[in-house]
Amino acid sequence: MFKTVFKQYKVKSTSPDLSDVVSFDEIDDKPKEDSIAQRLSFNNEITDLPTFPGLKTPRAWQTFVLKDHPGLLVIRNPFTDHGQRYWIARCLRDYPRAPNIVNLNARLFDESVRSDWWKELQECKDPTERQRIKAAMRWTTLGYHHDWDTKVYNELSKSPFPQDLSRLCQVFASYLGYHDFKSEAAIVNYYPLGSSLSGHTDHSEPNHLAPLFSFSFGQTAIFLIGGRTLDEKPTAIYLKSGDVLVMSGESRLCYHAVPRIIQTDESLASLPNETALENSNLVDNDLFEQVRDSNYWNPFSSYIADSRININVRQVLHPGDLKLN
Ligand SMILES: O=C(O)CCC(=O)C(=O)O
Repeated sequence: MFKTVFKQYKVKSTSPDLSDVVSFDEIDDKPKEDSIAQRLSFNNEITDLPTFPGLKTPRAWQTFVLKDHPGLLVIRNPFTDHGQRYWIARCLRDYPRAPNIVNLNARLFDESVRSDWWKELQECKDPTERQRIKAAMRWTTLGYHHDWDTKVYNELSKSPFPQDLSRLCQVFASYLGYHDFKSEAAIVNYYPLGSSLSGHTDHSEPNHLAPLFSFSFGQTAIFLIGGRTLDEKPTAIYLKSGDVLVMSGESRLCYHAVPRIIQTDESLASLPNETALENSNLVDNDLFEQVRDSNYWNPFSSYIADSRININVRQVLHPGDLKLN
């Protein structure tokens, strides 16, 4: 069932039938008994959340759940446009740098590209080579490095987890009541238009009780969430730029996939007078300022004009454990 639905959206046609894809923008506040998706209402406790640069006030966040997929939540774009710019720049300029691991093959790319992909891409003058370098980047891993073959984490294969990303996840974890969540491993996925990610479960982490946080930036994804086996029919939802998907509880080990990326014409143009940072230690202050400048922002903007970026963050260890057993 899962594979059939995956193929239905992945089909090469430029106009697949998208009428069953759930759009959270079309769900109103009044819960209807039979609706597939519902908006959650949070009470006063969210006023205690710390503010974080580049996030809208939590009171303005809209959180949705799916009737048939308990534990799966989507917070519809809690980022300001400025905040989105910052995370996109981090994923392109910084996260693919050594010692983080990238997918780029040593037979096809020399060490300079593999250790600082974005810098080499910006410096490359040959359009064909530029396109080759740009399209080749598909993932980078942070913290405990995901092993794509064994699917087992290894204490000897890890790099420092970025503090800004860890602190961002803490905000969302606290919002949902997971006060002890620790960001220990992340995969940043880069999706050029036409790319996809087939159905899989994320079960490498010994800790399956901690939620998984997944951030979408750039072009829109069709995301499929299924059940514990491939026999169950998945639900298709749109994940748009800025959306935060949380897989917790029952949905944490469910099959999911990205069969298609859809091009939209949204841009992150509007930067209404967001207050300047006062030496926040939560983000890279220099980059946060730099991305305001349209000249600085331009190369990042042109990358996401035809690509999607996804960051998904997991806790690996059980609470109290300091390393893998
Ligand atoms: O791109 C996405 O939204 C999902 C990524 C994912 O499932 C993964 O990296 O395991």
